[in-house]
Amino acid sequence: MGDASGSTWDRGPVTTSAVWPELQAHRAAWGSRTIRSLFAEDRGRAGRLTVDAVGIHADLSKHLVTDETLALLVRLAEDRGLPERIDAMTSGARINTTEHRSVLHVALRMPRGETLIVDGVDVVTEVHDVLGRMADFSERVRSGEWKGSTGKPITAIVNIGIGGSDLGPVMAYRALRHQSRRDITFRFVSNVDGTDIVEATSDLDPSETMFVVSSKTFVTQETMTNALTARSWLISGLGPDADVSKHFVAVSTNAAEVERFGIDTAAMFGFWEWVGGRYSMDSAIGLSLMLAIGADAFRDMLSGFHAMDEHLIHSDLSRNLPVLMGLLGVWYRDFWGAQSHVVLPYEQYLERFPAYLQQLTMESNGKSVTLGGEPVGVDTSAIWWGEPGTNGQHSFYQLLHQGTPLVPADFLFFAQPVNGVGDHHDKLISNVLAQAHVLGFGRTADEVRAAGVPEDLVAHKVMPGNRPSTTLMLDRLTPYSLGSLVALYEHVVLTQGVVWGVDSFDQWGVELGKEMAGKLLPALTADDIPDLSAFDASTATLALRYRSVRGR
Ligand code: G6Q
Repeated sequence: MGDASGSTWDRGPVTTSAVWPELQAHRAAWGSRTIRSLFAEDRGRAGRLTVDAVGIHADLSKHLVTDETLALLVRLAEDRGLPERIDAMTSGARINTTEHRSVLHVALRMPRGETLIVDGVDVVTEVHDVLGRMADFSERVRSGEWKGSTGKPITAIVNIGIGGSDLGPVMAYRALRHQSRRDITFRFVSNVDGTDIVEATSDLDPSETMFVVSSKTFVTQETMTNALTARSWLISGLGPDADVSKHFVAVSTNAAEVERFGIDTAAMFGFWEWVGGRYSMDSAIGLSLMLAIGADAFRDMLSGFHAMDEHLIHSDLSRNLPVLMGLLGVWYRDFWGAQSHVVLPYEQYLERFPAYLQQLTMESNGKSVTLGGEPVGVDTSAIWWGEPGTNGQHSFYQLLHQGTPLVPADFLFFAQPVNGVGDHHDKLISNVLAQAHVLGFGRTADEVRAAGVPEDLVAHKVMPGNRPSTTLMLDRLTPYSLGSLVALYEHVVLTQGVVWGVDSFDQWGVELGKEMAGKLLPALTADDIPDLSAFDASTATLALRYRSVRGR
């Protein structure tokens, strides 16, 4: 099952694929075609270049592609072994080769009754055992049966975690806030900057507060520091004899460290090595979300994830939404020089979705070597960013419309409003459709002149257009649709990682900074003048200056 060396999956740099030069030739022959001309030449385009998957209607027509482009891109995915890798991932092979791990987030949402045996164990049964425990616990807290150390029910829940143990839960909590318990306060603390925990707890009553310490490893500096501060805050509020175990639960894979911290493993919700941090919001890492929305809604979200997994597994690549979106990203990144990709949800509840996607995409595919350790030879992950519309329209959209970089965009909206107040929603949707239209079709100098604009302003008012976008239209923001959206992007990332030939499931690039911070900390705090000779002169000087400002 799998191969630690990576050789089973390693197909070398993507430039060695026979399809790559064909794509290069296709791009070189692109000529003066524009989104406008593509539509003018092909009346069926708007109807044809759409895909419906799991309640997501995706309009892919406003892209700089022809049917031939898409066919070539699909051939590239085949040539890079995407179908085999999907198969390998979903059957538990160790496709995270640099960490020698299976990559089984898909198992987290498989329905009860299905079976997936990994190393002799049915992981689906294990997943549902944990989900059952999470549901029981959530119900006890939500019903008020669970009492704090002074006998009061819990009215505030603080998730402590960072990276994959924070971004998913906080994104999903905000996305589904309209379905959450409004009489319970939810907070998310991640930063080691003391401001985060101080502000999160400043107005809370310790006797009614529960901390969910979420950490796969349970050794992460930020999370452990915040958890210790949370414990001190509880003790200082409740007195030294308080039973803090009534106010702490742990979500982790590391029972030994949970115990060492002082949390009873009976109050621990486990998950598994084969769940990567940024792929973990649907594991026990989602406990704070389940506390907010309840177990049934959480299960609905898992169904949405699972439906998209099924779409990935069973759809032909040419009609496979995550595969097509992933390939479009490769097309722009490597053949049009696009350096970034913007995600524009026209849904205020998705305010943290771009931040969530930043980790998912850039930590996964921000890599420079192939599985076999060779230089990748092409540009890999774009820089992902975004903001909910319409706010961005009054800020950075100027660059999207008239700036020099090409920034492919994903527009995303729900036809049914969650808060159907007045005519807000129709206005919102008129804006999203207008923006995608203007990006794609622009306004020519002749059209500007025809609108009566004086000649000296014509150049300034020309809208170049020809800027590609995907529009994703969903019916309604629900736990199910949120799950399907997250899984969609997880599989976009998989597609791109397989094409580029990188390990999308490791993150070695974040380690050295942690190691250096570990070396610098004692130097910043030591009583004696520290030996900073291991550091460069700039870092050493800054460290000494900091010590001096702090009177050390
Ligand atoms: C995600 C990364 C990273 C991780 C955090 C928190 O894929 O591995 O963001 O989630 O560093 O790690 P712990 O959950 O172990 O505290």
